[in-house]
Amino acid sequence: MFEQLKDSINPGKNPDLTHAHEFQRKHLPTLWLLGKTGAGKSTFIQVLTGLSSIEVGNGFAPCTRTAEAYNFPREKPVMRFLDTRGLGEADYDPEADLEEIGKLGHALVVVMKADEPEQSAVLAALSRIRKKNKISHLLLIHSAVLLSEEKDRKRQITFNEHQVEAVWGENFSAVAVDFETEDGSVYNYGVLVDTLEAMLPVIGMIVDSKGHTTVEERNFATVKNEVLWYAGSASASDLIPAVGLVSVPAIQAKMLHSLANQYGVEWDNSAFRELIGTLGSSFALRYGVKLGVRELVKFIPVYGQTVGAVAAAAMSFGTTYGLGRVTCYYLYYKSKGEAVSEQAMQDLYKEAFKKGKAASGYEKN
Ligand SMILES: Nc1nc2c(ncn2[C@@H]2O[C@H](COP(=O)(O)OP(=O)(O)OP(=O)(O)O)[C@@H](O)[C@H]2O)c(=O)[nH]1
Ligand SMILES: [Mg+2]
Repeated sequence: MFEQLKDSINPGKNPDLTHAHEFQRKHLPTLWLLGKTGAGKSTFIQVLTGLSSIEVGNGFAPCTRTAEAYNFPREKPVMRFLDTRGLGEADYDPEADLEEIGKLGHALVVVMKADEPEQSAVLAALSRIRKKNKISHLLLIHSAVLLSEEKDRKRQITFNEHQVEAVWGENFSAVAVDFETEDGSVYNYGVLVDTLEAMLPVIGMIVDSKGHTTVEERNFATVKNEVLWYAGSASASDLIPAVGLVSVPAIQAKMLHSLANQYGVEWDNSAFRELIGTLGSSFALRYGVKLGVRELVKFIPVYGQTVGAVAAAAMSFGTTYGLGRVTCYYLYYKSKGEAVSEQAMQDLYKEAFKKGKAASGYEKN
C-alpha cells in the first residue's frame, strides 16, 4: 500500500502541467466589478490585493469590449478580477462579460459612491444581468461613506439600496466602507472581507487579515499562494475531459519538490517517506483510498463528468492544499533539525483540508 502511494505521488520526473494550468487560468474564481467611473473599483482591488495603483493599472489586460481582467497574483493566479469599463454608457450590454466570468465560483460586486444617487447606467446593467439569471451572489459596496456627514450618510445609503432592490430584488448583501480614511486604514475592512469571503471563499485565503502568531505561520504565508495555485491546478485536472490529463498526484509531487526547494530541504524518497510517516499509516491509507475512488468516479460516464468531476475537483483542491500546508510545517521544522508530532500534523491537515475544500469554489456552502 505504502509503495503504491509513493509511486502514485512520485511519478515521472517532470509531468507536463500545461493543460491543467491553461484550464485553471480560464476558470479562475472571478470577482466581477460594476460601477460608474470613479466609484472606487480600482481602489477596491488595490485595498484587497495590497498592490499599488500602478501595479493594478499595469496588470489589467483587455478582455471583452467593455471589461478588463486582472489575474491575481499575476504569476500563479488563484482568482481573477473583471473590471467593467465605461459604465457611463446607458447601452452597456453585459452579454460578453457574462460569458467571461467563470462558470463555477464567481461573484458580482457593485460599487457606488454613497453621495452619488445618479446610478441609471449601473441599474440598467444590473437589470440586464438579472434577466440572465446566472449570478447567485451580489454585493453592493457603498464607497467613500466618510465623505458624507453622518446625518446624510444613512439616507444616501438607504436610497441607493432601494434603487438596487428595485431592479434586483432583496437578495443581495451590502456593506458601507471608506477606502481612504485619514489614518490610512479602510473603514469597515473586516466586514468587507468577511462578506466577500462568504461569496468567494478563496478571497479569505489571499487576504491575510488575521495575522500570524508563529514564525512557522509567517513562513507558510509566503508560500501559501503557491500551494493554492497547485491546489487550483489539481482541481482543474479533474475538470478537463478525460484524455491525456495529468494526475493529481503528479501535480502534488511537483508541489512537494518546489516547497522543499524553498525551505532548503533536500527532497528525496526518504524525506517523502518520513513526511507520510508523520501523517500516520491510517492517513496514508485513507488518502490512497480516496484517490482511488476519485479516479473511478471520474470515469463513470455522465455522472463522472458532471456531479462526480465537480465533487472530485473540490476534493483535489482540499487534499492538495492540506498536503501543501502540512508539508510546509514539516519542512520548516526539518530545516531546523526538529521533529514534528504526528498529532500536530494530522490536526493541521484536517483543518487545512476543510479550508481548501471550501476555497475551491466547487463546494456548495
Ligand atoms: N475618500 C475616498 N475616496 C475614494 C474612495 N474610493 C475611491 N476613492 C477615490 O476616487 C477616485 C476614483 O477611484 P477609482 O478606484 O479609480 O474608481 P474606478 O471605479 O476604478 O473608476 P474607473 O476606473 O474610471 O471606472 C480615486 O481618486 C480614489 O482615490 C473612498 O472610499 N473614499
Ligand atoms: Mg478603475
